[in-house]
Amino acid sequence: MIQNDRLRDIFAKALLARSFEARLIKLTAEGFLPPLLHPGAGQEVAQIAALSALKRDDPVLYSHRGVAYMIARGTSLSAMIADMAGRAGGTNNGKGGIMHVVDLPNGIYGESGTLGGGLVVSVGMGMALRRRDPGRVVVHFFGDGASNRGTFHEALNWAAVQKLPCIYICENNGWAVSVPTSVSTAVENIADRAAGYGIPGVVVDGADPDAVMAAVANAARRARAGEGPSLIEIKATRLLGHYAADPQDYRADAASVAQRDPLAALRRRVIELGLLDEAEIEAMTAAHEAEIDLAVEAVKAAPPLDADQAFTDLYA
Ligand SMILES: Cc1ncc(C[n+]2csc(CCOP(=O)(O)OP(=O)(O)O)c2C)c(N)n1
Repeated sequence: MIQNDRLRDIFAKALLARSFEARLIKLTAEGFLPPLLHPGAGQEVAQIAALSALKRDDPVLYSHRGVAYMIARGTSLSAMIADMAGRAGGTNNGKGGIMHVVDLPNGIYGESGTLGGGLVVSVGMGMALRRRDPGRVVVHFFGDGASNRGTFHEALNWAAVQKLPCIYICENNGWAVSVPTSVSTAVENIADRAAGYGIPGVVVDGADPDAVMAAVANAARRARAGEGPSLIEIKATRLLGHYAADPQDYRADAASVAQRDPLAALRRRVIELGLLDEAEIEAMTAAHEAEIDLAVEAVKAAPPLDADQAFTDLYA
């Protein structure tokens, strides 16, 4: 069982991620931000619980879904908004939006715009860590859709052969845009594919932070001991659309899915355990909103990027 202070911390961060994302969606609707966010609502508890099982400087390659990876590591809210808004002060100088937040001091190494690209990048990082920094592990989050790309096979095979310190976390939310997993994928569990690489594969419930943390802690112990990679499949819930303005007209459960919200379940649990009461959660939410207000104000006051910066920091 997760200790109480850790559980409270996971809840607080997931609550902040939910509020922050809601504000990004509002700012998008108002036209201040471009419509580039893939909401992570429903997946935050698992994402934050997974990162709670690792060390702060273990590198993270994240999936495009949501902001909770960065919230878990303490990335500046205003920097993330500036990245989206194309204003000064962002982590990628407004050149990569929310999908390419890179916050190296907090171990955030970004995402590949090419779906599944991060899988092979993580193998290179695993090889580098093994040589230069033994004992550290790289974790890569990706979706069920990405697991059907060839890079998944290449990456897991080589990571397994080389016994690299990599943790592969598939957040299976049942959808790749509007395509249900059942239509694209023949196996029942993505984790079943681990057998094909001779590595452990486990399935965990994304609404169960204890199970997520335990699975990631076990994978990290193996990886740090030189025993190689693991594949963890989180059965996740995508509460919102593929992107912020997705009408979800393909989705029969769009109206009822909120009943399966892992954050609401964790809220009930922290109250039942006596870790927080309703008034404290309200106060926490108000403090988060005030923190977000400050970040938004700072970005609105920041200048747009200079046109002469458009071609700096680019490889080609
Ligand atoms: C090579 C490539 N093909 C298609 C896309 C467009 N695309 C972005 S996200 C996505 C769906 C991804 O589904 P999944 O991996 O299950 O992650 P989820 O969005 O459900 O979190 C697609 C098709 C892309 N970015 N790269």
